[in-house]
Parts: sequence; C-alpha cells; structure tokens
Amino acid sequence: MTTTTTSLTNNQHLLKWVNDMAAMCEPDNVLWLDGSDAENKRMVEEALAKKVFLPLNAKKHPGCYLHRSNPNDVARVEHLTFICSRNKEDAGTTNHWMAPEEAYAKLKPLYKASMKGRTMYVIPYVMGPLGSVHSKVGIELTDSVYVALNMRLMTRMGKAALEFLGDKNDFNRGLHCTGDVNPERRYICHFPEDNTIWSFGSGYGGNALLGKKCLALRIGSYLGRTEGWMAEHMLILGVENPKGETFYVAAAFPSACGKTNFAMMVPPKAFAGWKIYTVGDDIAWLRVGEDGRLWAVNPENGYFGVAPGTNYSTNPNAMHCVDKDSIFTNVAVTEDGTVWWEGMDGEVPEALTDWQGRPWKKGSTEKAAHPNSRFTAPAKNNPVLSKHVDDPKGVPISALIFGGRRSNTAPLVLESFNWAHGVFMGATLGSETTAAATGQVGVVRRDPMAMLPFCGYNVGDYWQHWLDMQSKLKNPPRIFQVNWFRKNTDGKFLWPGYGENMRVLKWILERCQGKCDATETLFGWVPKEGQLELEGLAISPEAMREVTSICLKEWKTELESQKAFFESIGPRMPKTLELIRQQLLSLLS
Ligand code: GTP
Ligand code: SPV
Ligand code: MN
Repeated sequence: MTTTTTSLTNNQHLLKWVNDMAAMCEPDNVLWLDGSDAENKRMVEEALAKKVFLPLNAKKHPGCYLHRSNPNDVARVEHLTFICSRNKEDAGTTNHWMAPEEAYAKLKPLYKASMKGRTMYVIPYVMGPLGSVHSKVGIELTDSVYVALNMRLMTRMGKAALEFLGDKNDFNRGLHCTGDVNPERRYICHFPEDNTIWSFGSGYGGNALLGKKCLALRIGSYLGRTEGWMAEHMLILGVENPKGETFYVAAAFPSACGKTNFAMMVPPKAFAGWKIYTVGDDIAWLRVGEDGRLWAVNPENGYFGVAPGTNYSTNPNAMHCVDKDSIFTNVAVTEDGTVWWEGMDGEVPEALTDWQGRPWKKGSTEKAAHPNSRFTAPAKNNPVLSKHVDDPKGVPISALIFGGRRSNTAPLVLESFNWAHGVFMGATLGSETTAAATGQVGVVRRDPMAMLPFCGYNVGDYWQHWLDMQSKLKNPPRIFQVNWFRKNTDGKFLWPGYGENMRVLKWILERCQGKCDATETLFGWVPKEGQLELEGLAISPEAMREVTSICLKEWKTELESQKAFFESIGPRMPKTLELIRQQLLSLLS
C-alpha cells in the first residue's frame, strides 16, 4: 500500500501522471518535495542513515557530504542513451534510436514494482530563472535520495516550481529509477514528442539528474528547434573591462574540456581592473531578443563540476564554491576527513581512502579519485556569480566560442569569417574523448558544437537550425574557435591555460567591439603579431609560435576527415556546410 504526503498541487495532469507512475513502480511512499530547509535536513539524515552520504570533516567542509557511486556507474553512458522519436530519421545518425513504443515496452517491466520498499520522491523543478519566458518546468520522480539532494542544488525546485507550473500540462515528465545499477539493464531514453524522459539503472550525474543533460539539452534542443530558440552545451560569462563595461560570451567545449574553469577564471595580474562573472558553467538557453541580439540564460542553479585538476591556483573560485553545502562524488578522503583528488594543491598525502573506499598509499599507480569525480555546489557559493543569473531576460551575447581538446591542428584562437563559417567551425569541432563518458579516453572524435552526446534530434536539422538563426539576428554575435590543449612533441601543454585564457578572451572582445584588426589566414582571422596581451606571461616565443601555428598538412587531413563525418549525417546534411568544406579544401590543393 503506497502512502502519499500532501501533494502540494491541484494540477490534475500532474496528479494523474504521478499516480500512474506510482502504480507502475509501487513505492512504499510517495514524497512530494517542497524545497524547504527542514526537508533538506531530513533527507540528509536519511542519506547518512542509508550510507548514501558519508560524513566529512564538518569543520573543514560544513554541510558537505561524500557519495561513492557503484564503480560500474561513474559517467554518462552514451551507448545506452536513446532518442525515441517516432521516426528514426528524426533522431539522426549521431544518436542511438529506439521506437517509442518499443522503448516503453522494454522499460515498463523494469519499472514494474521497482520501487517496492523504497520512497518515490516527487521533485518539481524549474530550469531557468523563475518568471522567465525562457524557463521550463520538469517533474522528476526518483527513488534516489542522492538524486533528490543533487537536484536541490542544481535546479530551482520545490513549491516555487509548482507555483510556476500552475495548472498547465506542459511539464517534462521524468521518471528515474536506480534499479540494481546493472549496466545490462541501464537505459536513458528520451521521448521528445512526449516531453518525457525514462532513465533506469544508473544513479550518476547526467544519467540521473534529469534536469541537466536530458531536459536542458536533449529535450531542450528539440523544443528549441520547434519554438525557435537554442539549447547549447555552453558556459556563459560576463567580462568587465577597466572602464566598467560588461560584455557576455557563451562558449561550447566538450565534456571535461574547460567550461567550468573558463566560466569562473581569475584574470592574471597584468589584467588589473578586468573582472569575470559567472552566469553559467555548462548549459545556455539562447533566444533572439527584441533588439536582434542573442540573449542567454543559464537553466541551472548549481555546478556539477569535474574535481580532478581543480585547485586554488587553477580555479580558486570553484574551490570557494565547495567550501560548504556541497556534495562530493567519487573523490578520495584524507585521514582527517577532508576531500582530495589528483591535481589538488600541496603535497600528495601519504595515505588516503580512495574513491572506492579502499586504502591508498602515495606512489600508487591507481588514481585515488575517479577521473570523473565531481562536486555539486550551489551557484550562490560562487564568489564571482553574475548579478544577472536570476534575470528573467538573461544577458546579451557578444561572442560565441567553440573549443575542443586537440593536441595538434587547432590553433589557440581563430575568428570565423561570417556566421555560416562560424557554424561550420562548430559543426566540425574535433576533440579528444575524456572520462566524462564511459569508453576510451584520448581519441579524437567530431563533437559538433560539443553537442554530439546531447543533441535531441537529427544533427543535420540542428545545423540547419543554427544556419537559419542568422536571419533572425539583426546583431549576431561573432563566432570564434579556441584550443587550450595543444601539446609540444614531449606531450606537454604549450599554453598555460586557466586564468591566462583571459588573454585570448580580451582579443575576442576587442574584435567584437571592432577595436583591432586581425591577420587573415585560410581558416579564419588570427591576432596580429603583438595583439595578444602577453605581459607577465612566461611563455617562450617558440611555444607561442607553435600554439598559434596552422600546419597546412594537418588541416588537409582535418578537412578530409570532416568529409566522412558530413557524409555520415545523411540526407538532412545542410549543403552550405559541405560547400564551405570543399571551398577550404580547394584552397589547399
Ligand atoms: P563538464 O562538466 O564535463 O562539462 O566539463 P567542463 O567543460 O566544465 O570542464 P572543466 O572546466 O571541469 O575542466 C575539465 C578538466 O580540464 C579539469 O581537469 C581542468 O583542470 C582541465 N582544464 C580546464 N581548463 C584548462 C585549461 O585552460 N588548460 C588545461 N591544460 N587544462 C584545463
Ligand atoms: C558532462 O559530461 O558534460 C557533464 C557531466 O557536465 S554530466 O552531468 O554527467 O553530463
Ligand atoms: Mn557538461
């Protein structure tokens, strides 16, 4: 017999759906979350009692807890992620597809009675600022207290979301069940035409926090195309110059390729008077404003950030974000109960407990923290949070930036010749794979607009949507491409990265303001000699030359490999992009 707390709403569509799902999953309790502090306290206690949360040193990490996920469940699973559109063609060749009726039929038996002995949490949440036309409501039903506590940090949830929804029926229906965390029975299914997400068998990040990649990107991109806006895997930042003028940029880098770091970077000493403000670190929803500019909101309310590599010199603001009230997933712990990961400041401790709870000794060949270990922190902890994060109209975007992780080929920065060429740059973005998804790490793959795993419809249609946006934008942002990850022949990064990326950002902004001219190359505009501000930067002239160099032989290979990718897209491939490719290639032959 299922018991239900007061449902907090009279929305009949919502009540019926929750009842239907509860009838299928058969939880012992259905608990509607109101988002209050008292409720959070109860849930933390429950998580501690169930050992879903492990305590940390309360003095050093007030309000913070450690979670260890099942070792088979530590990253997104792209091969088990499906777009279940009615027509296969609408999912396109870059997505895994399952017919909706087949997916529902396959998953229903898995959900059947799957929550017996457990609680079904009903999480009403809003993606985007409350009261914004940009924003969307989702309801996630989950049997995971960890997911519920993460969603509390990552979204605007509880009563406010139900008020925002009122009696409308246009909410996203998200059903999540942890199941027995068996990779053989793990499915992340999206039904764009039903505004529905069914996730089974994983408790981790993007697989389970349904507001994030599932709603804000996969379903969001589909809604964006239908409704005339764009959902992108982009950070949003504000940059204030010494004159006190603030400009905003949005940048798409693939998973674990530097969005969080760029979004909250600290400019180097030589940049006195320059300030960076974070609007978002992972996702941007973009709309054309009445002024013909592109306006962005961050649908999220917290950060689910990569832990390894984060420290007080690379990203002090992220370190402050996790000072309190944060959740750590799959990091290591020191003997005094503080968190640790590879790339943390200071000496490597002699002894640790690793991410799987095993003893770990300094010098071990195994990583103490999982390479995709993460922190979940509320945005309000960010010392450089933009005052516009809750602004319903968002912020106006001056530049869009695409960046991959490339040891070679891609130079530090390139500016596109025009919108279509910029779309081409995004569409052909290549990047070496990372630990953010299961599978081999370090292989170059095409990751168009950093959306390969997140585009909820045919990527050919997605590119056409990008191309079509131009005609709606009286004042389009300029489009750039960057690469922080070029390596020398010894395999060392040539560019110091992190806060020093401010130097590239400054050039980008000056280009947007028409303040400086640039050198034309075959593949885009690059800074003129002396235009990149290098004061106070210890980089050799050779390294600088190498990191900005364009090797025609490498570019020929690049353009040729793009051909196969474009051909694989099929009949919905926009001709414009293939023509740009051919034109660039013809300049090389
Ligand atoms: P997701 O949350 O997976 O979408 O990742 P992200 O794009 O936000 O990447 P994040 O900023 O967390 O950085 C991922 C990894 O790259 C971390 O280990 C960082 O330390 C490292 N990193 C970030 N920026 C730079 C950079 O400019 N140079 C170098 N060499 N490494 C960087
Ligand atoms: C990513 O992989 O791009 C992330 C982490 O931001 S996850 O939420 O797992 O998708
Ligand atoms: Mn991401």
